[in-house]
Amino acid sequence: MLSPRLSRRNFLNAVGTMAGGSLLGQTVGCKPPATSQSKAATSQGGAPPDYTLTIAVKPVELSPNRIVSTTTYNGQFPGPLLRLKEGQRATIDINNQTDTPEQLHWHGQFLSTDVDGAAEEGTPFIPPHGSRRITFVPKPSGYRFYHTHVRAGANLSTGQYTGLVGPVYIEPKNNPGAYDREVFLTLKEFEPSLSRGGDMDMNFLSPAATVKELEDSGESAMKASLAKGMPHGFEVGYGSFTINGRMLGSGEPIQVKQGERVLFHVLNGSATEIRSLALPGHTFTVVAMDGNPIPKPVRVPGLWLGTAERVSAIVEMNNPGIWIMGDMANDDREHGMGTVVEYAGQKGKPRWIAPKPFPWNYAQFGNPRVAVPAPDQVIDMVFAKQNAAEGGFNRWTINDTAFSEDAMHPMFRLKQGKRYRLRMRNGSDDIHPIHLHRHSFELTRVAGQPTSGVVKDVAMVGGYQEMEIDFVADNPGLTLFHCHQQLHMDFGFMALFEYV
Ligand SMILES: [Cu+2]
Repeated sequence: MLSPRLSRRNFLNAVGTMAGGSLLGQTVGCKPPATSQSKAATSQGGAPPDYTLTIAVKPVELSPNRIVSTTTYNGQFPGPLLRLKEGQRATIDINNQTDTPEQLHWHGQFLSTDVDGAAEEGTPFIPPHGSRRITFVPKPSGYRFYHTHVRAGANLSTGQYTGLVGPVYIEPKNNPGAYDREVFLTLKEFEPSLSRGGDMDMNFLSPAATVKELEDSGESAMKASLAKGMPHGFEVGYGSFTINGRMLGSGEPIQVKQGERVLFHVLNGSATEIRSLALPGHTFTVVAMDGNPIPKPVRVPGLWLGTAERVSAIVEMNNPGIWIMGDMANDDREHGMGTVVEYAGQKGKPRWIAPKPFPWNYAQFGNPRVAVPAPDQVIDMVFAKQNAAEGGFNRWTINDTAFSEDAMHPMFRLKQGKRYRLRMRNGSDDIHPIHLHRHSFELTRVAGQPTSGVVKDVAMVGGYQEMEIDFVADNPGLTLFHCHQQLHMDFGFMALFEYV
């Protein structure tokens, strides 16, 4: 049941891999100090920045005999953890040492279009071999992240296929604090390669209810395409899998003591994949999703995260041993997607025990009975796939329109202060982690099940399923909506909202 083809690795892919010794030692969840680069500050004529991020191609040591060359922030993966304070202006210098223009997107924050980091909204590019200083007032508080926001298309050496991902934590004015310590985990694959994918069979989402009408149209479009002799559209697979840039067995273990309560901040930094995470013999008490506290903590056997989703969950360390905390997909975990949790005083080989399959229902984190205010307007969206329609890649449409970088016409109009409901209907069998820039939204209906109180900036819409999300138009300016799966957003799955 839980044997989805989570990823299609290419065993032959050794591009970018070379043998070598130890290069980089990364500490899990370390708290890097603000990088002070007086030179950069002087050249830009101001006070030193709170942080400097330098984009450059560097070697990253995934394991002692596996070093890849990829684009990074500050020569490390993940990029440095940026700790910002809610409401306190931050200054960031971004240097681009590559030959191509870059965008740095502040995922999950409510910023202006000038700094949000999306060319489609009008953010200026960070020019090749150039730099840009930006300032903004961080908000909202909680677990956010930053990542590149450029189109990759068929070029798997750019966009989110690279190492351009890093965590952000915006300190709230009041810290809840019922935990002993925090550990940040970024899940990320490397060595991408193209493959001819089939249907991704992933059935962990609950409720499982699909919409027959969507299924009929999606399946018949696919059949018609294959009948014409079209192959399946390209998918992307990976050669190596990491947590915090280290393959299972290569990183420093997470050392814990019995009775400790560890708050894990987990980010799916993948360009294209949905990830799961379990720790045998332990449960996760979810306290926040996408950095936003949920109405009450909810205990689950494991986690599922679409691309760019975050989960903050407390694990009470009450089962001494040496454990593998890893992806439930055996193939991916065995190729690196895991880390070791080691209790003080315990010895032996790290153990993995697969948890029983469990459903992942966003509504379980919400309030079932609290009514949500009626929206001022409902905006309908239908997602569809045109198999292999664009140079062998699937083309994606929202309401029959594939986003065009040439035209960039806003598709939807908003009035400031109004509450909107997006009624999303997925006419494809893929799961889409949809993302709204510069705003967060509340889940109000998940595959037919009403809910409230779960506030997110990414949510997975299941194959042939429906989802409704509400948001208030409270941050004027062009606002990008897209699927966070890089292959989908690059081939049409984007739309712009404009304020009128
Ligand atoms: Cu998608």
